[in-house]
Amino acid sequence: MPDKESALFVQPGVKAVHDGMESTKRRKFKKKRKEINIKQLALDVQTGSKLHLAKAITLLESSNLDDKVEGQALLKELLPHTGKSIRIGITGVPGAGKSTFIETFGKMLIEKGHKVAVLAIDPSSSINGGSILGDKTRMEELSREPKAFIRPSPAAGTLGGVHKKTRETMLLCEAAGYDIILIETVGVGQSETIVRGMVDFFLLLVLTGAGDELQGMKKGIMELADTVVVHKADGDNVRNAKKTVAEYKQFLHVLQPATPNWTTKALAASSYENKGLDKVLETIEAFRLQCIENGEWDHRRNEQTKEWFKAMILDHLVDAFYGTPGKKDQVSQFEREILQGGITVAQAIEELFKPEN
Ligand SMILES: Nc1nc2c(ncn2[C@@H]2O[C@H](COP(=O)(O)OP(=O)(O)OP(=O)(O)O)[C@@H](O)[C@H]2O)c(=O)[nH]1
Ligand SMILES: [Mg+2]
Repeated sequence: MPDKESALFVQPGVKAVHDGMESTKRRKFKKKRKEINIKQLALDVQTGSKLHLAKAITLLESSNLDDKVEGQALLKELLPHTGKSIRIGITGVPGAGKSTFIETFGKMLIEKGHKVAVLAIDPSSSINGGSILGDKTRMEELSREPKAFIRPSPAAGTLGGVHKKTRETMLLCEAAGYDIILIETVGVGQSETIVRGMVDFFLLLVLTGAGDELQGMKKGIMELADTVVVHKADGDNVRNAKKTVAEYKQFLHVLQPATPNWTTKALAASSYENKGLDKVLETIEAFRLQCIENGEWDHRRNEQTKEWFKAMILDHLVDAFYGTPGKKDQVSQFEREILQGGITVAQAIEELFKPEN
């Protein structure tokens, strides 16, 4: 390094000097970024501190470029400590009782000595800024448990972005010692396919009256489930629920199972009366043991990681494409020409991807 008298010497702390000269008004917009000690944060997350876990999640959710780099460094640091949980996806139509189920089921798991993290994928949140877990009221008791961690859905972004954040949050929770991860998603649209792609076990909550339900429900969702729970099997509804379970069993029989060599189960349960939830847990345990034994557990996780990698490549390509200066205008221009019949779609694609474009 040149000595201080040399003309080549660069005064350190240039940024601080600049900051000092900035007007208060400007400083408001250009907040100085505090460096994070990634190794220390990784250790803190592993102690199980919820505060540090939340800080780590916020870092990974950030769209700031520096945060992104640090977030990925943190994830890399923690990666060897992930993967040891059971990842469970829970879906069902709005009002099926998913949040209530998670509250009761979560408390039961904690009583049995588990640490439970609850995450959400909420396709509506990116549109209206809300979140299915925004109304934490139904998980009030669970959220007070020291061994529970509840994280509402990332509030903004594309489905792909929300997906990425949920997956990374799940890994952070595992590093923090949560051995059961519950992911809630509304059974409409694409989000359940996304959740299926990141969990070991997928639970579908349905209501009584399978006849109507089955007609309205997409066969596709049924084929994602490892177990169907006929929920709210309480009070006057018990008999009906039993009948519905029988109907589902028949129906499931003819469907393609979601997991090879596992017959998709149908059970009845009530979160209000805490009935049947122990049976759900037994089923998950049996599923886990069977899948570990026959290799399906690791196979599925490896496949999921590969799919994830592929999805990220596509994401990256799309971002890079539209991120190229002028590309969006070019696309609009071609769009107009296609509609006017001046060019075919295939020609437009060829033009768009010409190296000089
Ligand atoms: N009878 C009965 N009602 C229940 C049970 N579980 C939930 N409910 C009721 O069903 C309604 C919906 O419950 P939620 O837990 O909010 O359902 P959800 O599936 O999370 O709903 P969204 O998040 O809006 O998709 C509420 O009025 C609950 O009180 C149950 O076990 N028995
Ligand atoms: Mg809910």
